[in-house]
Amino acid sequence: ALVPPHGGVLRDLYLPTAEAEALKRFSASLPQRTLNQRQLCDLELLLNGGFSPLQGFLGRADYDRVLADMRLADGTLWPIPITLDVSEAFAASLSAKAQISLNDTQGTPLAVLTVEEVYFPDHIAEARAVFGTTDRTHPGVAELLDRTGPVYLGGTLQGIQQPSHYDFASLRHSPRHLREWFRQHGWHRIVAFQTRNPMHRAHRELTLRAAEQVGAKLLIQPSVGRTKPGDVDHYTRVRCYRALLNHYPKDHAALSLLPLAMRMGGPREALWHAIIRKNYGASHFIVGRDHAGPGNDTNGRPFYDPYAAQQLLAAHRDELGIEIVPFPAMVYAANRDTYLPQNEVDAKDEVRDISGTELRRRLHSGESIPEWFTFPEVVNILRERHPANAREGFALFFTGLSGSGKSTLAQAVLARLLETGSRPVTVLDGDEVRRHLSKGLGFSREDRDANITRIGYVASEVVRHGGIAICAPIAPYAGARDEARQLVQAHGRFVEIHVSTPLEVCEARDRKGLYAAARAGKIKGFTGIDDPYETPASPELRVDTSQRTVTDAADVVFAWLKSEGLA
Ligand code: PPS
Repeated sequence: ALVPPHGGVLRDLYLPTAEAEALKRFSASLPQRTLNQRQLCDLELLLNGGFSPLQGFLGRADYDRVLADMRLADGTLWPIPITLDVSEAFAASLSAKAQISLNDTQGTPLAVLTVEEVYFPDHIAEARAVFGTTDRTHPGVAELLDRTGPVYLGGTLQGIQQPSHYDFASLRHSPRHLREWFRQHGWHRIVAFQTRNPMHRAHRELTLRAAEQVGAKLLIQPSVGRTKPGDVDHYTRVRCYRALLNHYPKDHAALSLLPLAMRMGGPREALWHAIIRKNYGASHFIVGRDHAGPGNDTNGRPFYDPYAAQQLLAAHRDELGIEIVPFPAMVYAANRDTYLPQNEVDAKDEVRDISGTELRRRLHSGESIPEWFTFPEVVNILRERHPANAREGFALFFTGLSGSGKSTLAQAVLARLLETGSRPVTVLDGDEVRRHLSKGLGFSREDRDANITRIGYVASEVVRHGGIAICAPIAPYAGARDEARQLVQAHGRFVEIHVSTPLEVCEARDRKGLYAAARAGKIKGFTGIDDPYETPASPELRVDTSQRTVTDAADVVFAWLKSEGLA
């Protein structure tokens, strides 16, 4: 028999078809909520039982105890808070015991939440408890502190329909499906492997050894919901996993994708991963070095001890209900032409390794990647995704007062870029954008924010496709500039250039006569006069066009781009 699910009951929160249809019709009359990517992933695993025994988003008592003791209020082990965050305005609009329709980004209703509790979490305390730090270099902390709503809604869920996935549909299974598949194939002992990276020979050796060690079949179950920013995209990874699958002994390994939004929470996250795998029917779970680790903190030190996850899981061994298979890193010993666990290496061994950074470097430069490191099919897939010498896109985001010289400087930098290379460039100048992309927007705070978000979005698409985006809006508010930065940095560099020409100079120039009009009260809310310009605290560059000619200023910018390898 397969292992029992966590807490004893495998949840299935989807209603039967007829009831789901009725609820779907009813949901149209409810307050609507579009979920973000993390919330959608969480919802999917709540509804299909991946997060059993949870039946919805945590209420206050569960939340508090998860933070304090890694347990639900009833004592069940549960290390990561699964919460639904919203804005204060949305929470205030809800009546007591409200129901809300939870929708995907296309507006399709997936579930109805019956709100039992509305509460204000302390995000700082949550970051400390869950991640052990408030350092924003940690992606889980940054998300919690900067991109999580201030109010949590606790309550139970009724599922209407599964979130739709058009990619790799045949590799996606619910815990029920996978358990059924295991039964049909007579798999009883199953060791699960979690990953967010492409897999190479070292991973194959590690998983094979782990499976052999405990006499189990292997379930490769990569997280494909949301992983660490900068990771290889899951489309590419899944192609790699499929290729790798042919290199396992026949009928020994299976591949299934997990729509998990990782938090990179190290030890707590490892415990969570194990619980989820148990729900999917795995009897064993591999925990390697630095499981779900987010890398280094601001001071260059690792957030978690590389073996802290293994220790935490060992400490909960008895009540966990899934066996942990701790594994050291596998390394290649060239003299033996074989892989072995790091702790079995002796002084005579010639150990070789290629780090993720080194692999990216070789892909970029087109240098060879040795056969001992990975399989030719995997290299081909990675090379197709990362062609040699392809250059990453970037955005130059000029910000400054009206008349500071942003547009002129942007034009001069554009000319330098086009004189010296033939990379694709898109210019998103302030005035130009307002004639097309942002037509109809005014200069209220909301409208300016919307303008900058639009510019950031278009820039991020340009950068995603390897192009250069040159933006030159006033962008007076730090929050909006930061949002544009986040959008772009998902795909490449964001270079903020503060054109710091002082107000007096801009006003004296008064190229368009707008300052005079603003002083005369004919234009209201003019930046620098009666609307604030929040000076960028740490832009990549700061240039003042009252101190040098535009040509000189463009030279400064261009020299900097060269020194950063961008031009
Ligand atoms: S923002 O704040 O970033 O959305 O502004 P932006 O899109 O760059 O548009 C700025 C240009 O609009 C003209 N203009 C004003 N600027 C500031 N405040 C007010 N109230 C305003 N009303 C009109 C002005 O010409 C700006 O152009 P530049 O080239 O910067 O002088």
